[in-house]
Amino acid sequence: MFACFLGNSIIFFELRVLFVKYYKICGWARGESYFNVMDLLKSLGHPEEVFNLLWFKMRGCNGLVPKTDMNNMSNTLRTCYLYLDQTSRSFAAVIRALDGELRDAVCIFYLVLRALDTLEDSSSIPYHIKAPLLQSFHTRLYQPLWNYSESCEKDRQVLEDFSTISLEFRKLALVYRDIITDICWQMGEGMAEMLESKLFTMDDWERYCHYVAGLVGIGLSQLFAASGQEEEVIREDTELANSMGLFLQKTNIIRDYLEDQQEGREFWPKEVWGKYAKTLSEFTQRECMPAAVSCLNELVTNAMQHIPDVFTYLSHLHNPDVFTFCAIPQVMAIATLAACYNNTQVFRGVVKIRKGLAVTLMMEAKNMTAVKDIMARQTLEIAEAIKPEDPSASETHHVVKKVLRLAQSEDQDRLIVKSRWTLCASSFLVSCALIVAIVSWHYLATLKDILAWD
Ligand code: D61
Ligand code: MG
Repeated sequence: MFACFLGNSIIFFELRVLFVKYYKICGWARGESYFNVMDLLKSLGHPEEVFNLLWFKMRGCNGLVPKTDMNNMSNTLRTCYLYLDQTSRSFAAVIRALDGELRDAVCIFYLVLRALDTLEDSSSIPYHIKAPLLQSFHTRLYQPLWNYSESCEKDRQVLEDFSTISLEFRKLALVYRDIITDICWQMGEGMAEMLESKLFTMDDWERYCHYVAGLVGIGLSQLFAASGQEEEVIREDTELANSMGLFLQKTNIIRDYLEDQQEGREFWPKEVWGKYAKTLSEFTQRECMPAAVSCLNELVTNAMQHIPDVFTYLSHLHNPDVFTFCAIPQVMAIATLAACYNNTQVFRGVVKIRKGLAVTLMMEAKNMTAVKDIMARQTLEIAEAIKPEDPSASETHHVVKKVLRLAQSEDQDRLIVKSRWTLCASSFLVSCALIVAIVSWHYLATLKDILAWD
C-alpha cells in the first residue's frame, strides 16, 4: 500500500510539474505562441511530433539556433530583422540561423525582393504605373529617400519604410550589393513582362516561377559563393538553383489555389486545368471536385519532377548552416505536396501541414541522409494515395519510383516497416499517456477528497 502510495505521489509530483507547465502552456491556448493545444491534439497519433512540439516550447528552439545578436546591431538593422519576422513565417528562422555577413546579406536580399513582390501583388496599382515601377525598382536601392505608400498589401511596411531597408543594403559589401541589384533587376523585368499575360502553357508557368523564385535560388547561390561559405561550383549550375526555387513556388501556387481565387488571382497553368474545366474557378464547385482533384494531382506530379535537382543541389553544399537553410524549405514543400495530393480540402480552404510535423522536419533536416529519408517518407505517402483511375497515376508512379531510387530507399519495405513501427509505437505511447492521465486524475480526485475531508 505504502509503496504504491509512494509510487503514485512520485507520478503525481511529476504530473503536477507537468500541469504547472501545462497551465503556463495554456497561455498557448490563447494563441500566445507558435502553437496551441489543438496542434498537440492533431499530432497525438505521432508521438515524436508531440515530443518535439513540447521540446520546442520548453527549450524554445526548433533545432535552429538564431545567430542574430539584437542588442549589438544598429536600430535600422534591428528594424530590418523585425520586418523579416513580420513578413516571412517560413524563412525568418532559417535566415537568422545563417552565419557571419551572409546572414545580413540574405536578410536584406529577402526584404528587397519582398518589397518588389508586394508591388507586383498590389491589385490596387494599375498596369501602366505598376510595370515601370517593377522595371525601375532596382534603382531605388541607391535612392536613400525613396519609399512607397500606395500599397494596401499585408506586407506594405517593407515599401512604406523601404528607405530603412535600402540604407542597410548600401552598408553591405559591394559584391553582395551587385548580386542583389542584378537579381532585383531581372525579377522586376520578368514580373512586368508577365503582368498582363495569363499563364497558358507549362512554359509560361515555368518562366513565371523562374522570375519570382528561380532567380531567388540563383541569387542565393551567388551570395553563398561570394561569402566563401560555399564553393564556386554552387553558383555555376543555375539550372539546379532554379529548380530549388521552382519546387517551392509551384508548391505554394498549388496549395494557395482557393486563397488566390478569392483574391482574383490565377496561377495554375491553363494547359493543365483546361483539360478538366472551362474556367479555373469551376473547381470551387462541389460537382467539379473529381475533375479538380485530377488536375491537382497532375500539378503535384509535375512539381515533383524538380526533386532530383533538389537532391543534387543539396549534395553540393558543405556548410551545415547553409545546408539547413536550403533543406528546410524543401522538406516543408514535399510535406505540403503530400498533404495536398488527392485532397479536396485544397478547393475548400488552405491545406497546412501539422505544426508537430513542421517542427519535426526543422529538427530532422540536418544532413543529406535525413533529407532523403524525409523526402522518401513523404513521397511514399503520395504513392499510397494514388488511385488507379487517376489520369496521372502512371506519371505519378514514375516520378515516385525515381525519387525513391535517388533517395536510395528502393527497399520501400524498410520505410513501410519503419512507418508501421512508428505507428504501433505511437499508439502504445498514446495509451500509456492516457493511462497516466486517468491515474493522475483519479489521484487528484482522491487527494481532493482527502484534503476536503480534513
Ligand atoms: C534555398 C533557400 C531558399 C530559397 C531557395 C533556395 C530558392 C528560392 C527561394 C527560396 C524563393 C522561394 C519563394 C517561394 C515562396 N513564394 C513567394 O514568396 C512568392 O513571391 C516571390 C517573389 C519574392 C521572393 C521573395 C523571397 C522569398 C524567399 C527568400 C528570398 C526572397 C530571399 C532569400 C531567402 C528566401 C509569393 O509571395 C507570397 C506572398 O506574397 O506572401 C508570390 O507572390 O507569388
Ligand atoms: Mg507575388
